[in-house]
Amino acid sequence: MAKQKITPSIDPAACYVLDVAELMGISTSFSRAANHKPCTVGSGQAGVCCKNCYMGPCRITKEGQVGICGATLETIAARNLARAIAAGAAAHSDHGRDLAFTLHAVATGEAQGYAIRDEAKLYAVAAKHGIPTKGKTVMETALDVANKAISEFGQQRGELSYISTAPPKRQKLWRDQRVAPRGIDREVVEILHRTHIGDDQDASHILLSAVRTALSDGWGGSMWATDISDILFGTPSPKVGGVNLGCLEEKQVNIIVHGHEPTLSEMIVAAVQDPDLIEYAKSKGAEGINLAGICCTANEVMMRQGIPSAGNFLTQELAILTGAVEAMVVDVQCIMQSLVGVAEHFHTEIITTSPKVKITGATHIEFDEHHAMDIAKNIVRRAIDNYANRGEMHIPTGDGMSEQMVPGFSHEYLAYMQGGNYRASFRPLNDAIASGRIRGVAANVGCNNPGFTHDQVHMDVVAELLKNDVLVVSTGCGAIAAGKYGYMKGSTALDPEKVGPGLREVCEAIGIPPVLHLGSCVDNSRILTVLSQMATEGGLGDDISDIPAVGLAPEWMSEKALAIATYCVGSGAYVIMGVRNPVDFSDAVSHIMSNEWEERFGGKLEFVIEAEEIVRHTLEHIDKKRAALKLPAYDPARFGESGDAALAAYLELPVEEQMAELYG
Ligand code: SF4
Ligand code: MSK
Repeated sequence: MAKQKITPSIDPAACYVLDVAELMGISTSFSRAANHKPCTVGSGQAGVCCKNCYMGPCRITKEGQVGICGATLETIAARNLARAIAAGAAAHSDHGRDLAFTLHAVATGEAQGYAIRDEAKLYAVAAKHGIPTKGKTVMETALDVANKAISEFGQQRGELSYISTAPPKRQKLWRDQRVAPRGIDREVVEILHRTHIGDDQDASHILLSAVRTALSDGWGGSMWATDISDILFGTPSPKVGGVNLGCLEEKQVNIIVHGHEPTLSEMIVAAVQDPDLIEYAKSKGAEGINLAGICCTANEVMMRQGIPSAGNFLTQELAILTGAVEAMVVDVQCIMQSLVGVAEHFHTEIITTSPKVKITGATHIEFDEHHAMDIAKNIVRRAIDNYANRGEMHIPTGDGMSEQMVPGFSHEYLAYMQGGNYRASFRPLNDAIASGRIRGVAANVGCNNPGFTHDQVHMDVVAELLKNDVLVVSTGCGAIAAGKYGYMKGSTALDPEKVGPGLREVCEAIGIPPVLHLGSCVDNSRILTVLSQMATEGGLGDDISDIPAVGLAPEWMSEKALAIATYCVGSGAYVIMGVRNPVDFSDAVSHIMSNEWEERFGGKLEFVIEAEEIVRHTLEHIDKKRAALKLPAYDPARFGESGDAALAAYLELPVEEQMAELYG
């Protein structure tokens, strides 16, 4: 059957540059996806394939068939899924490990250019882990925190320290189900062991272990990554940043940082502000240096420094196609190998920096936190030297080609904005949900997938949920998508055509956008913290599974997304992923992820492709949870006018009187 042609993107900037690619005959992930013929076995529609030993590979195409070793369809499907979850957990957690080593190097005075930017967070994290701080210097405390983090990766027995920060009921459930993770590396290794030929052969048992591995990421590696990033680079608070390809500057040296780890990118942020380097750029004919991010590095530097984001996952090749990027500096995860091929048509230099990631044809300048600033300045200087090599440019400009967004809603800031310094809490949010002003909460996260129209499902889902008074929080590439279409501006919250009446009142009262940016992929751990705090605040039950909330990843593509979904389910959330069910050939395994996990954890994982259906499932679940809590049924007619008369009268006032009313 011929593949149905899909519109590549709803993003006008992306479409503009894709036209350039077509004219120049340059292939991109969009064109490759359009011509791609997926392996039918891998797609799950025509069976499953096991490659776990060399008697095989074995392909199972119908119920009742077994592999040479006798492995059944369910076992193979569960093993494949567990391995993908372990790979995702490993990627996130290894990122956390590297940050722990950076913190260690800072504490021992070996890291050039870094500092402890948030001492309050350092002490809060130390307290969370029971690390004594009395009589210790900041650096001594930082060293203890770093050592604690490092020890949790190789820990063999007991349980991870962050487990004790979950609601007590959840902790007990994890211990009863024997899924409280013991050590971060141990759980990943155990999955590889269990799924080796001749080991664990019970699908339900294999997947229980996958939940424990995922929890070691969410409540371990990722949570450490988030907390240490905040300690080193500052806990995010709202900033204003530009988003989309229109943020590239025609007359400046453009440098893009892409990947996930903030360690080098934060140094590049500092280096591009160096007066000597700015002068150097001017000496080469540029007006200055413009830094922008892609993917989660973009989220990291935008939410802390207000650095613009050039776009999300599917924008990475397009940034080079503008012809305006002097250097694309990449670290780890979500970096397409095709970047080098696209860059060959332009002057852009692709620079790999992680000791773990080299790409054939790219320049490798290895990052080392002991000489971070020297390396960052060297990279910036190379980019400036490359400015003279620019050819024709295709930066999308004009309406819709860039937008403003407000990122940086850390859980600390969320609590602060609801009660100030003295009464910081989640009480107002819980009250707004309990009263029905806010119907529930949805976390819309995750990647783009070129098998679907870029950003379309993200935005269809978000738009509909907001109209239904569902507050949306977002991370990763989903967050960048929401930013591009204006959903992360305070003014959008005031638009009655976009935001339901009750949610609008809450956004107006607190002064927030209707979609809150919580950070990068590892910062899904912030969502766990928010849910824990909501559960312990009271009024919405006493566990995460009680809260009217849903996790969504409508355009996912990475193994990390599966790990995130699984730790959210293990934490009690209902998670809906789009795209396709990777185990749809096995009804038994799909049943385990939905029905069995719901019985065990109060959360479940389902795969729903169409935006309309995702919204329907989300609202049904939220309403079901509201009913279980005996909250009033959602009624859109009840709210929305409490402030309107006063607001209308206020808007009638002359500007001076408006100012006087606001500021006295
Ligand atoms: Fe085939 Fe079993 Fe080997 Fe898998 S582990 S490849 S099913 S023989
Ligand atoms: S970058 S994992 S494409 S969200 Fe975190 Fe985006 Fe998905 Fe990568």
